[in-house]
Amino acid sequence: MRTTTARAYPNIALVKYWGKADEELILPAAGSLSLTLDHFETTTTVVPAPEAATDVLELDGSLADPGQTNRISVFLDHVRELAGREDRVLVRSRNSVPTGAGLASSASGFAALATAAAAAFDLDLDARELSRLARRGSGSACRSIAAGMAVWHAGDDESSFAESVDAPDMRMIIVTVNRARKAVSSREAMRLTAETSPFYSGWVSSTEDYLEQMVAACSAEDFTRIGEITESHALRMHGLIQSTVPPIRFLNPTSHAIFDAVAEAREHGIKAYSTADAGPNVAVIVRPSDAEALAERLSGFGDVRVVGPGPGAHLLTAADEVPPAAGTSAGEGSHA
Ligand code: 2P0
Repeated sequence: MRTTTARAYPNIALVKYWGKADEELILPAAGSLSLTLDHFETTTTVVPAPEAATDVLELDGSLADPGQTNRISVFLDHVRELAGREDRVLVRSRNSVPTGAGLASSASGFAALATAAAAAFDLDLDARELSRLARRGSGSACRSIAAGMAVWHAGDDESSFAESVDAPDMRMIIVTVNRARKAVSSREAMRLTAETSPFYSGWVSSTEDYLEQMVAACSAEDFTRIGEITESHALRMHGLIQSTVPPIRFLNPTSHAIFDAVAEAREHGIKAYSTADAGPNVAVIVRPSDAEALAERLSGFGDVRVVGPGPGAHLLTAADEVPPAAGTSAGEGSHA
């Protein structure tokens, strides 16, 4: 075993993942497609700790809470099983935006952890196997293994992984409306949707149709069609989520106002389309040449960032190791 460091970026889905076919293997009920970003990265160092009784997680310079630590430990148990080893590890993870701010995601977190842990445990995984591994931590993480536009295939444990697909160049404007941690987690809300929404089966079957059309639009470099599918699929997901018992609403009046402002920009010749995940923040896809003008137009709604397609998860060198948290014995040493 060795100490390793990896970096991964979040992704924003244009065809959404919302519902599982298998909770333990994290197999999606339908395929999805997303853009891996070039901002908001997570960097994770995995340090072997063969003497330790439990895994330890340091997140953004502090010891993580037991719930977070348990989640990565369950994931690491799977890595240990693949490697045929029992060693515990120390995981140090740092987000470029604060955890819980709505952009530091489980996708970049588990993609970075899967990449670093696979190397730390000397697993020789190809990109497909690494994507399958990241999926076991968080479904959307399998897409952050791949660069740029990536499709995540539904299927069984073997066939459900993500890979990059050709797509036209585009920018995404992230409008951060609210930085608060969401009241209901995606995982919980997804489960509630599958259990209680009368529209769930229609959502699953229509998502497969959307995905097929989206992959065709990407390969044809048809930006308008990509945008229409993106906005329509996002609104459909939020409609579905609002149909749960009890209902869940992630969008707020500012989110809706941004969708309206983007529709109005289209009237003025700026081709742009909105999407939103399990929270009120809105991501807008736009052609590169229109990005700055539209970002300016949307700046009154919240913090606005223009981002582009980013790289897949990758290993870094020892020089990029995440330093120990202050207050840990190793951390005190390095801060002396
Ligand atoms: C997506 N989301 O496709 C959708 C759209 C949120 C809204 O994937 O339970 O954190 O770990 O597999 O990956 C968020 O779900 O859920 C998500 P788990 P995950 O990006």
